[in-house]
Amino acid sequence: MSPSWTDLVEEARLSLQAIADYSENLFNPTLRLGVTGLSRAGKTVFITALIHALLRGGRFPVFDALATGRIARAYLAPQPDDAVPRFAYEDHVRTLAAERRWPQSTVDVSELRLVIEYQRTNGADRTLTLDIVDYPGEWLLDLPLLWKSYETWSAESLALSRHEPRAALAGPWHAHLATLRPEAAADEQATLTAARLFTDYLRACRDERFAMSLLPPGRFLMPGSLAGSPALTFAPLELPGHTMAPDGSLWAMMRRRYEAYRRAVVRPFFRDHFARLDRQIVMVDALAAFNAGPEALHDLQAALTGILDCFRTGRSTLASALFRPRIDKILFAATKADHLHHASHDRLEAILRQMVERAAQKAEFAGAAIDVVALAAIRATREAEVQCGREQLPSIVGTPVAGEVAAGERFDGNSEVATFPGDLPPSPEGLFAAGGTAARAFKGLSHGAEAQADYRFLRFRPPLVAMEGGEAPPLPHIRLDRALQFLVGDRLQ
Ligand SMILES: Nc1nc2c(ncn2[C@@H]2O[C@H](COP(=O)(O)OP(=O)(O)OP(=O)(O)O)[C@@H](O)[C@H]2O)c(=O)[nH]1
Ligand SMILES: [Mg+2]
Repeated sequence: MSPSWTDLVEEARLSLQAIADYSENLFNPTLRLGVTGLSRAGKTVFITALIHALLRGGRFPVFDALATGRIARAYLAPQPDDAVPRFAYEDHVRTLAAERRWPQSTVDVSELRLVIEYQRTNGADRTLTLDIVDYPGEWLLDLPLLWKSYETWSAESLALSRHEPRAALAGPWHAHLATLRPEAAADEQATLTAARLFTDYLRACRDERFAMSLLPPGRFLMPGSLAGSPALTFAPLELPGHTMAPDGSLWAMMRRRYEAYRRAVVRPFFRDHFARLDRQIVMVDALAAFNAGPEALHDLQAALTGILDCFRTGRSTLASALFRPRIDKILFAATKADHLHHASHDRLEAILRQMVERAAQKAEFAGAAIDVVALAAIRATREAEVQCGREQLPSIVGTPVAGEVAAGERFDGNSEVATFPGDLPPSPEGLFAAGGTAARAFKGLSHGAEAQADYRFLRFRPPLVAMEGGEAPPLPHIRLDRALQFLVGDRLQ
């Protein structure tokens, strides 16, 4: 699309913001850490664990500043943006450590500022301010819409919905779509029904059995304060090519609302949070996709590629480039590695590396330092070898969340079990080749009965820890220290 007046105003805003951030950074070294990830990827847990590590310490041998005792003090400070709610760190830690429950899915954006007083390796005392934003993962799906017309989005959404496993879930919406004529007069009731059926379809795709990732617009799934507003009442249409939307038509109305959504929802979200990042951790839950099947894995890859592309396109003005140099480090993290025996961690990393390869190459991250890590921000399991016939299976032991089911057994949330979730493929090639044969070779929940699925990664309760005078003790993790060293280690030297 050619730049519109709104695009130009937006670019001017981004530039002004970059200059303001630049001057603040001169006096008060600040790092805006982007925690990027689709819904349920593990963002809220990671942010909580990161803050807890800095406030409370623990075993972090690879995180140099903490391991060598150079962090004198870390404390939470008033956040910079008055209009954004504070990240509920204390609540999340209590829920995790005292109640052994994971935090609820995030429904709105929140922010936290952490000030770290540390000693440089040369002995000088310094301060680093870390700003972190948490938001519902669904909203991330909107970023690619920034540069997409209604017509393109409509065509892409329809094309996707015609492939399995989506096609089977799109029946009611497709049936209604067939009754709509884009050039007919705008009809509010028909639009409401289309938006409702389309949203039902997106929700069904997200179900853990299918675990589809590419489901824009994100606010249809997580509307926040916008539920029921016209900006959320539109849906794709089967459009004729090459013609314009007639005035007063259904098509024109849908397009107007889509534009309102981009203007009122997507642009501010991008401008306020993503255009300002210095560094990023991109969190990916590949195991949920393995549970669901090869289609989910491909869908996840496509969603990540679309999102990561936005970070390249989003920093185009001279001022924003001068005053806020591009993201200089990006860490791709395969989360929930505690669901696998450590013998499989290398495989998980290799799969993630392959999954984001294209995205990372295409994006401006070419100039940035990139790393890939399999981590568990909070480790909920331990390892054991379990005798199975003549074989010793590398297993993991944990307490499955109440209601989880495996091999026909439903867990009560109290008893510990040892499970063998399945070996990840030794080589990730083929998994991601178009129509890759290896991809076809594994079966997930989307293919049928749970017993036939090749992988079964259960959700475990957070670990049992002994509270210390009402305070949460240091929490177990896997490679959180490596992630912290990569993301902030050099700024604490
Ligand atoms: N075992 C284990 N499970 C984790 C870990 N991190 C996240 N989880 C699981 O993943 C779920 C989602 O984690 P969240 O941190 O809430 O994910 P999110 O990215 O904030 O998700 P949204 O808020 O929906 O965008 C949790 O409820 C846990 O079940 C981890 O380190 N280990
Ligand atoms: Mg969250």
